[in-house]
Order: sequence, then C-alpha cells, then structure tokens
Amino acid sequence: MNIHRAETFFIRVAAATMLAFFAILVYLAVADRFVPPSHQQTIDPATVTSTAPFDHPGLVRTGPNTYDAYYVARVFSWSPQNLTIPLGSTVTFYVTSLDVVHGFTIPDEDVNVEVVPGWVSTVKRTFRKPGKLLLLCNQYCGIDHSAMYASVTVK
Ligand SMILES: [Cu+2]
Repeated sequence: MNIHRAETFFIRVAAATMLAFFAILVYLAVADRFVPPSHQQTIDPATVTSTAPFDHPGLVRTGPNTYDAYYVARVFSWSPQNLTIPLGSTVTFYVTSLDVVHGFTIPDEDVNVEVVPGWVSTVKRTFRKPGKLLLLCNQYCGIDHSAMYASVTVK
C-alpha cells in the first residue's frame, strides 16, 4: 500500500493532537482532580420525601447569618413554593429531584444548577438585595415545564 507523504504527515499530526488531548484529560481527572462542583452526595429518588432533611424542605439556620435551604423538584413544581430569606444572609441550597432532570435557577441572583435524580446538587449565594425573586426550572422536563416556578423573598 502506498500512502502519500503529506497524508502520512497529517495522520501523524491528528494522532498526536488526539493523544495530547487525552493526556490533558487524564492529567486533569487524576492529578488535578477536575470534577464537577457538586453532585458528590447521592440520594435514592424513591425515598427522598421520607429522608431527612428533604422530608421537610425549607430553610434551616446554621449560623448567625448562614442558612441551608433544602429543595425538592418534581414535575412540575418546587418544594417549597415560597421561601423567605433574611437580607444579607448566605444560603447554601441543596436540591434534588424525585423524577427527571430539572434546572434550579434564580436568574436575578446568578444561581443555576442542574438537578439530577439520585444526586444532591449544591450552590451557595449571599443575598444582598431585598425583593421577590423568581425561581425557575431551566431544563425542559415535560409538557408543563413552563409552569414550574416558585418564589424566593429576600427581606
Ligand atoms: Cu423542571
């Protein structure tokens, strides 16, 4: 078989590029521990509603100005539907899903995390502006996806 020199050259360049990308990927995954920011806590979607603290979703005070907020997503609602957060506090959200993939989004506060059944997604935010914020689902999750919203009041 006769392969032209130029073709051999470009096959080698393409193979070297793929090997370099693979080496970078392995380095980031192993040496640099490059992992998603959350999705490290698992939960059985079938028992979420009977597993603490998700059996009573809502706000839990953890310090002088810090809170944990537990949210459960299901087609097509958020629980809790309304949450009041004290102005100036830092809230860590723990969000999980009972059914399909949802997106936990508070657009006005740059909060955005994917919610995958079987996993607990976390995101932290300090609320410095008072007001009523919209909480949306930003992953198409079914026919009534557009009705999947709730509110967060900061005061
Ligand atoms: Cu949804």
